[in-house]
Amino acid sequence: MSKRALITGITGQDGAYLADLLLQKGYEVHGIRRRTSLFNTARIDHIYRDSHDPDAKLFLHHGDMTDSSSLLNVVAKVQPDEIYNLAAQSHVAVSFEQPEYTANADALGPLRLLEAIRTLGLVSKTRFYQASTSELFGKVQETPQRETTPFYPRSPYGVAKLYAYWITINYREAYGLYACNGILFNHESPKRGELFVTRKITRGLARVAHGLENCVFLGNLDARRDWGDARDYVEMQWLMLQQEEARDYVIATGEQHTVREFVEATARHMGFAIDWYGEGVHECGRVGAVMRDGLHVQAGQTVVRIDPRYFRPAEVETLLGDASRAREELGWEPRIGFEQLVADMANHDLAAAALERSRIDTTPHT
Ligand code: NDP
Ligand code: GDR
Repeated sequence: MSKRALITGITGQDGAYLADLLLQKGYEVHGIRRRTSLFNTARIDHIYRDSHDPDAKLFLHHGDMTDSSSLLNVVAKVQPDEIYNLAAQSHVAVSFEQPEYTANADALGPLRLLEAIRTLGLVSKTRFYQASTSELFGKVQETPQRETTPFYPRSPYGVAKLYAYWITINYREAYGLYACNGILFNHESPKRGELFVTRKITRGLARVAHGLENCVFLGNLDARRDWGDARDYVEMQWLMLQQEEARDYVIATGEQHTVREFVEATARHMGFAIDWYGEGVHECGRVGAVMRDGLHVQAGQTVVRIDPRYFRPAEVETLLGDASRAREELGWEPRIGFEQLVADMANHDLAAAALERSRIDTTPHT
């Protein structure tokens, strides 16, 4: 009998990669998706088969983290061996605009799932993974951050995730549930949401390079992050549920870059260099040298500007993780480095922009 996994947030970046991984491992995979007016399954369409297909191994159920009854019903129906709770309002800046909803989905959502496991009598069957975050460290109290570093969240998102972190540990200690937190630092990929800074940069500069847009508007260029690759990190999520005992782990690369460096690396991979000029909110990035033919950019063209709208009411300036525990106890090493990650994202977005450009160029003008 194959193992059965339930993934909340299966339509998101991590959910899609994790579903892929679990299917490869022979799992029957169930996912919770929200009802939306347009399809929201683009990231998993390549692995989805109609449920009437006798070989189907991936099944989707409607539900919402803010709706206990839907979660209870799905857990009761699926009787999962493993639950990966990846669903969340995951955008830090948006959490300042929607703090109450963020708390409902990101803090109470995990509680609803844990209660479903408990009340359905699944405590000794179902293992639970909670998508915890480096945002718990917020205003950092120690560098690098490890499992023992004190938390100091800096956003409604971080505070909601703090509740989720502790309620997961509480159900482990109170009821003996196999439940653990992966404290994951930022991880990116070509499937990353378009409003997170890395994807905004790769997509934006790709569109600039193909003449579809003039400029990318960003916020704090000095923020430092420990960026890893989502494909490496979902493997860790699975590994954490395969141990003898549940434990919480930091997952990070141990390497840090600024947003500004991410811009420079992206431009380099696309075939041009960035020079910075101006100061503070007037700082801009312009094209220095152009090293590749066929790009719609010229030396001197300003392609990055600051828009203070993207500054946050309280910022997390710097994050750098120490994943020694995961390395030593789980034998985990990230395989994809910073340059490779940037190259993959840049190539993916360049190809999409080139396609859009060719459609414009071949559309007859009337
Ligand atoms: P995404 O934003 O790409 O995906 C979030 C998923 O949650 C989507 O499937 C989304 O559905 C779903 N979702 C959002 N709100 C609800 C709701 N109320 N009910 C049901 N589903 C909902 O996030 P990632 O894949 O990047 O991250 C996965 C998890 O890991 C999140 O919990 C995030 O907070 C956490 N995390 C992420 C890190 C990262 O760097 N990526 C680092 C540390 C933690 P829809 O597609 O309909 O929007
Ligand atoms: P983060 O990721 O807040 O770390 O949360 P994001 O990519 O949104 O921001 C990283 C840093 O870049 C700065 N920044 C900008 N950010 C965005 N989104 N847009 C901009 O234009 C911009 N300009 C500069 C931000 O201020 C910030 O300092 C992500 C999410 O995936 C969370 O769900 C997850 O928990 C954490 O990573 C770890």
